[in-house]
Amino acid sequence: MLIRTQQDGFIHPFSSEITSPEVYANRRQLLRQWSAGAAALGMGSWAQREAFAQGSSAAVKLPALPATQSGVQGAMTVEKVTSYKDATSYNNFYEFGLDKTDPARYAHTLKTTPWSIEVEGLVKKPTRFNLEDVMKWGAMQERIYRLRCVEGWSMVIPWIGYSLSDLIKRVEPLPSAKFVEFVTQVDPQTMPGLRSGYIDWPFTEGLRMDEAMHPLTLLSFGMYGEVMPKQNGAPVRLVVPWKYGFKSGKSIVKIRFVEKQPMVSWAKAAPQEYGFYSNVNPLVDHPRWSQAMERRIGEGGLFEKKRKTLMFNGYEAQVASLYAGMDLVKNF
Ligand SMILES: Nc1nc2c(c(=O)[nH]1)N[C@H]1C(S)=C(S)[C@@H](COP(=O)(O)O)O[C@H]1N2
Ligand SMILES: [Mo]
Repeated sequence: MLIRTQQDGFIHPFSSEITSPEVYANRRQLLRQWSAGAAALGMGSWAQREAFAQGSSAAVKLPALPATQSGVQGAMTVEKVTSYKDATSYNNFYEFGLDKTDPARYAHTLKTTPWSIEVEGLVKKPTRFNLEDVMKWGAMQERIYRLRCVEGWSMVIPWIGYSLSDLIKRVEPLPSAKFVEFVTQVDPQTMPGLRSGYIDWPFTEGLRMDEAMHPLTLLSFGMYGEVMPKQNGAPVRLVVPWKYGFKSGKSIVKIRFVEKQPMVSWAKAAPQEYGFYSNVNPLVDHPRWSQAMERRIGEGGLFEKKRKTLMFNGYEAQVASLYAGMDLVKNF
């Protein structure tokens, strides 16, 4: 169950902010109890969503997406979860416009059925799959990740998804595959933002193979117990929690295994401002602003306080070894 706070929300009872140090030390046990408790109560997705939604009535009911709590290290932050309402009304999805409110307003036109993701390039077993296939492969996992936008705001979202590394193992990359490129949907019929010239559409992103294989990298099909809302990248998007938000491409149609570092949309659009890696790094300023602090969405108004941005968005213990020996100022 969730606990209501005075100000504006619900927090998980295992949050470090409300539990005593002894209980905090037993967080793992508490976590298990919590998930068992939620199951025992038969908490349906609607009840769960309502709790997260904090009374957002305008929201459309989406199908539930069952998931088990992830055991991956670092996958369950204990920070307060952003409200469903904030997470679905303050978005970046330039295909639907440049305003934060545009995706919630216009993405309902996105056609997500039928949808399949093509896996191609340097793999032994090229394939095409959809959500139903993934559900046959194994249980979806819930993971509570921070996501920080390069613009200086962040959220904490309970994502549901499948480990990208598990998909990669299924398709058996060739030794020559060194990078993975993600290509997202382009549909001029439904995406009014395509008319803007900032991006050379489709929006593409990329990861080095070891980044793509990292256990934290999530191919995400849902959030808050349900399938992905369109404004958040339905039906499938990436979530790479230690990188700036734009690396987490929405509405993916192609996953391509390649030998050379692929061009990625933002580095192509503004090479002096965005690089291939785009790891969250408070020590490397954006040429036009500092990256030292961030604003947590939902903590606005009177109580607004900025937080210090953490190295690798707080996932340093899990991912720093991927970049050992690399100059992170040069490789930004
Ligand atoms: N296809 C596509 N994916 C995208 C974007 C986009 O404009 N188009 N914006 C990115 C940016 S800048 C961020 S911060 C995150 C935002 O995800 P959210 O709206 O679910 O919080 O999505 C990323 N994925
Ligand atoms: Mo972003």
